[in-house]
Amino acid sequence: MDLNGVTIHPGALDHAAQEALVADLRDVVSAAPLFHPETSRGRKMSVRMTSAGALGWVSDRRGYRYEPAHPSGVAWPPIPDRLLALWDRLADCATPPDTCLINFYGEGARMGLHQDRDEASFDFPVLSLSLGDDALFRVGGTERGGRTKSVWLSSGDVAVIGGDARLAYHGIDRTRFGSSSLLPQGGRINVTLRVAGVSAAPPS
Ligand code: MD6
Ligand code: FE
Repeated sequence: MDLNGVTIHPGALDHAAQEALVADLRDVVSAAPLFHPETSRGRKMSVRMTSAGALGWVSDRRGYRYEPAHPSGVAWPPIPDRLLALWDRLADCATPPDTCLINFYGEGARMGLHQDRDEASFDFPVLSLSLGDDALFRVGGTERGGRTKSVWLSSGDVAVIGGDARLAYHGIDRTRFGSSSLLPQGGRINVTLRVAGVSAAPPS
């Protein structure tokens, strides 16, 4: 399925694979706890985040960037093998990801329309996996204010943003809290895999 150039793979992971991934992510979160990032304007985001990989995404009063350590100072844990395998299966990209951002949406959390542009190169795709509650995903064009299209993402769905859509505006308008039983307390996890620190894809 294509949504403004974003490829959606509904049901890319079955229930058993989703449960195994949740267990992997629990290990990541115990090593690198979720935190509420602050925007450069000093507002707390409603989503809680952490990362795995050589680099992790952070946001504070100094702005958005990738860092080699969690705000506590510990190195980010490695990207779980099951996620590296998902990248090999669906990203259509020979360069492995060096960062895995984990977003947790509790009741009422959302994410405003944004572009992902903190990476060193936009030649590589971003692979996004949804786990847990359903979420209304909105995708527009590469200019703010363009037409947008929306789709409900369910647990196990994968979206790949790459090529001409790599800099498309996108966001999560809302989630249906408690719609999935994957996470015992409800909520949604979004995992994004990217190549953040490599400055350009090799010529093909
Ligand atoms: C989310 N996703 O699904 C937010 N970014 O919770 C993103 O911001 C995102 O889905 C880049 C590529 C794919 C995405
Ligand atoms: Fe994004």
